[in-house]
Amino acid sequence: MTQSVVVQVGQCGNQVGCRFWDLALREHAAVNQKGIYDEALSSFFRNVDTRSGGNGPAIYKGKICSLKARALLIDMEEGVVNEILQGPLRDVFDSKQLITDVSGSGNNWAVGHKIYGCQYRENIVEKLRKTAEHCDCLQCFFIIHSMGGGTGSGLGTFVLNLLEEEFPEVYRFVTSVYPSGEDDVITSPYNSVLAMKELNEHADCVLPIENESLFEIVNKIHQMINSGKLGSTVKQNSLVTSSAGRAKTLQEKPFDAMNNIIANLLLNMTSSARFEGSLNMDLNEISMNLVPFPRLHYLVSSLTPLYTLADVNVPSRRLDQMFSDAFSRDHQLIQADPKHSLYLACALLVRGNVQVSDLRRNIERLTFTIICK
Ligand SMILES: Nc1nc2c(ncn2[C@@H]2O[C@H](COP(=O)(O)OP(=O)(O)OP(=O)(O)O)[C@@H](O)[C@H]2O)c(=O)[nH]1
Ligand SMILES: [Mg+2]
Repeated sequence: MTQSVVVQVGQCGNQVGCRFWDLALREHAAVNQKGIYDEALSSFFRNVDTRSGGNGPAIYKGKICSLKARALLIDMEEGVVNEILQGPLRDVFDSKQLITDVSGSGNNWAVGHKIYGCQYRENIVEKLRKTAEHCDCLQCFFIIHSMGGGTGSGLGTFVLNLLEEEFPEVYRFVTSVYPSGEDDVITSPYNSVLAMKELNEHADCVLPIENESLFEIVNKIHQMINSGKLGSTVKQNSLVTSSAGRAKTLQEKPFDAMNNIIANLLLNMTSSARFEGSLNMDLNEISMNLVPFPRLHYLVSSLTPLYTLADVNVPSRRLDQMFSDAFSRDHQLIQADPKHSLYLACALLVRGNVQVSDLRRNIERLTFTIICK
């Protein structure tokens, strides 16, 4: 099995990344009941013997000792990373895999890209190499960042350039969070445009996610819950409403619910890289099929079931409805409307116990009713 490394940059990148690791750990814990470090776990985690003060060798087979995320955490402010290091996930991150500064990039792409980029170049390369050394077959780098913040957009795209220079053969998959129209960061449109140019040139595949879409989805979920329309109760540890995996705070942070949606998307997208399965296909193989021309590498993503992420007692969706939902705007994580335009290619990743005949029937149905319309 191959391995992937996650590079999370800036406040947004680290907050989203943290939720991803939390969900991935829970999913592996649910599947891996015996506590054995197996191939599936090795795709995103290392197993380390921490008895020698954290410097113990990696253990390749046998019992799980201490799992370390194959991740590099970068932020030019220390607040978010420090918070992660004080939270329940603190042991999952290797203290040698963090790069922080104090003052941040002041929402300025150029400060992140040009100033911190030059200043931290060697440090970043060294840590990337170290992470890569721990992999038998490194296949993919996942960058998570915001387009609006100085560090996320500027330093995030600087790291993307470095990855292309240092690891040209390793696939670069970028999850970029786009600012909403009412963003507090006044420079976010400029940062986004400057970062887009870098994404065009240096990423293999980009998953743009708009905060506006996430906001609408979360609002809709809260409306559903508050209206009691579903006659439902919300489970305490529901994925959208919980702060599980983070240090307990009195108040939920504003982005928590939104980040859970992104983390769920990443969790599902990486599932074929994290688990073996006869029908599984590598993520880079899937996205390669979706990219007809190297620069046309932006994907429109959608997620279903989405509203059940709140763990309300929504009647289980029929499979056919889920296939239709995947093409509805309510389930898209970006505000584009592809139905007014053209789908160049689509990929449907299905998880769970589904018959191949049902898949075939739905693909045929969608090809005629939705995609060709
Ligand atoms: N979805 C989501 N968006 C976020 C989060 N944090 C910040 N943002 C958005 O990201 C943009 C600001 O970027 P940040 O990631 O905070 O900035 P940064 O990368 O830390 O850069 P500097 O603070 O300038 O050094 C704004 O558009 C915010 O709305 C988050 O946790 N989730
Ligand atoms: Mg910041």
